[in-house]
Amino acid sequence: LASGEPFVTATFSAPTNIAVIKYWGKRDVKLNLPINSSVSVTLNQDDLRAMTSVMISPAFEKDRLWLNGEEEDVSKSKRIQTVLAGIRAIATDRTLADGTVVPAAELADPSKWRAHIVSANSFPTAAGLASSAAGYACLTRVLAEVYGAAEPTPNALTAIARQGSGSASRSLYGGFVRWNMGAAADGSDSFAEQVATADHWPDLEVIVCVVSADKKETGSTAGMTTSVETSELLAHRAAAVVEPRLSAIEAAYTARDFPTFGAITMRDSNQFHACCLDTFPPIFYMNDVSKRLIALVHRFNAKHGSIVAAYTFDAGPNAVIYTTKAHTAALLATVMAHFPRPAALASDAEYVSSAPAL
Ligand code: 2P0
Repeated sequence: LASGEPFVTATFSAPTNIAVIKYWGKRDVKLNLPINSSVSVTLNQDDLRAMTSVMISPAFEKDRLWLNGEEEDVSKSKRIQTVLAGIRAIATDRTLADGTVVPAAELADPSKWRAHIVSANSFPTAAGLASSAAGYACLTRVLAEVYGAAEPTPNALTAIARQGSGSASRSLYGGFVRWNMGAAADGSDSFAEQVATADHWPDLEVIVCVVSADKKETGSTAGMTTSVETSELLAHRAAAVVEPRLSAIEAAYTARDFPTFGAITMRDSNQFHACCLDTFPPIFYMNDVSKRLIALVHRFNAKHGSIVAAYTFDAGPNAVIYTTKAHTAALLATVMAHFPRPAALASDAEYVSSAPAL
């Protein structure tokens, strides 16, 4: 940008979230409207996050995006365009550093002010660690900042993030978050809201086991489409299983009742993967290491005589294990005893924090 050109800039980071009642299946692919509500725990920002900087200026020729250092073609990404359009629609007047006021209508006109977006993840992209959740939540948040976006209704930003990626709607808040499926055809009531803040249950811990950092074979959107078309189990899940589970797990989180929280979490992960197997042709996200981690957690719980650890797997082989502070060290030691450190990693400390860094 040449000196003296007007601009507005901002940088934010956003955490990822891991669903304990899974979102799987869309009733409207274009608007990202789900067939069931879902709930998730937002992870700690320090660990798994997306970081995004945006600069908007009338001096830029077009909207541009760099993701993890590589430029992506914004004109080919409907999702990015939808989020940009959603935020531009709620822009407000901006006062620049030199005191000039840019009216909202001018700021929001894509033929006048354009955005340059730079984003990076602190963890493997598209490996089933909800990278799109953090990415689109972060994009929504940072665009809202530069455009001075004013939410017309509470949680409206989550509905914009949802159109980028469904799970992103849940990453705009910390703690325990529910994404309501909604009923409206236009998606206006399909937004996320916070059920409980992170400090409601500070004793809750999360261990992320990176089984593979490879890109997944079946993307979530394509997988969901095939599942909705072919899985009878998925239809049953959405009609009869999810709602009672949502009430029960929200009550368990509120009461800090780990055994109930953990049991529902594991059952819901298993049912999601059962739906993937019931999809035709079937989808396999977990691998043999994932299955050995499941067995390990059940053995760990059996040894303790109650549920003190709970696994969950998204659209990939990586395990996320919830536990409480009293059991974290023993659980980590058990995992490391059964899955020894690869020779390429110099120390146990490096192994424990071996997720690729920014
Ligand atoms: C979830 N997953 O609730 C579930 C559990 C994967 C398994 O949300 O097409 O990347 O962008 O709306 O949000 C992954 O799906 O899909 C996902 P899109 P998204 O976290």
